[in-house]
Amino acid sequence: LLKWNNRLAKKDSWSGEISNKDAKQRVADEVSRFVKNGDTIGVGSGSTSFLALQSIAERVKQENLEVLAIPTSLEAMMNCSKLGLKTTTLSAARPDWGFDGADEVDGQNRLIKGRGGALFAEKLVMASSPKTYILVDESKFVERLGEKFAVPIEVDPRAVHLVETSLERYAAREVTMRMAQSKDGPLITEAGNILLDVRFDHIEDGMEKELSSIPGVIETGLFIGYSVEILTV
Ligand code: ABF
Repeated sequence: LLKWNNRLAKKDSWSGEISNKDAKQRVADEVSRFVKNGDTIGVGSGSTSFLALQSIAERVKQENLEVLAIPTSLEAMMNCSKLGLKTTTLSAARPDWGFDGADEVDGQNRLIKGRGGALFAEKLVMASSPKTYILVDESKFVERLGEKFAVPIEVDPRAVHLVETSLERYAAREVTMRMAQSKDGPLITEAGNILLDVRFDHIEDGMEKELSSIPGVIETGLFIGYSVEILTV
């Protein structure tokens, strides 16, 4: 009954195309090999995660595996349905493992995530998983975290000014509110919050916890000290 526009489902949410598609596809195929019958898997967002989800769904279908997915965004949930994968939630199950993409990875496996705006659920799922495979092509590796990307911070709309003022203490170089694609208002996340994209001069390990303790901050795109394994080609 429902027809999907494949171009839409397959596109990269941000640029309209999947950049470095061959490299991302190889990493995606690699992670699909880890799927075992009975697994509950945290499913990340972004284009690399989408390619991985496709490879996983293919294996599940071909080998008739029983697998449950815990999606990290509505987009990932819709893609699971489209690909015939059963989904569950964190309130009903815990992931055995998960996979997700990233915007930056440094030498100590510290990550910046959240360019797609799904960082809150991505962190909930990662923090609930004994292990998360981070699927990245070489363009994501940086010497200094924050070198290319701002750190997204998800904020309750009522706390924008409070958070902005509190950020001065952390030498935030630039704070930008993420706008909706139509540009006529802020982007509203799935949880009804707004996103501040923050450029820092330095990112210290303790900052993830410190920033989260500012009243009104829901979550940050700093992912430091989680049980991750970086998969790349
Ligand atoms: C999600 O997708 C986000 O945390 C990250 O911002 C983005 C990476 O996307 P892609 O795989 O398309 O580069 O993982």
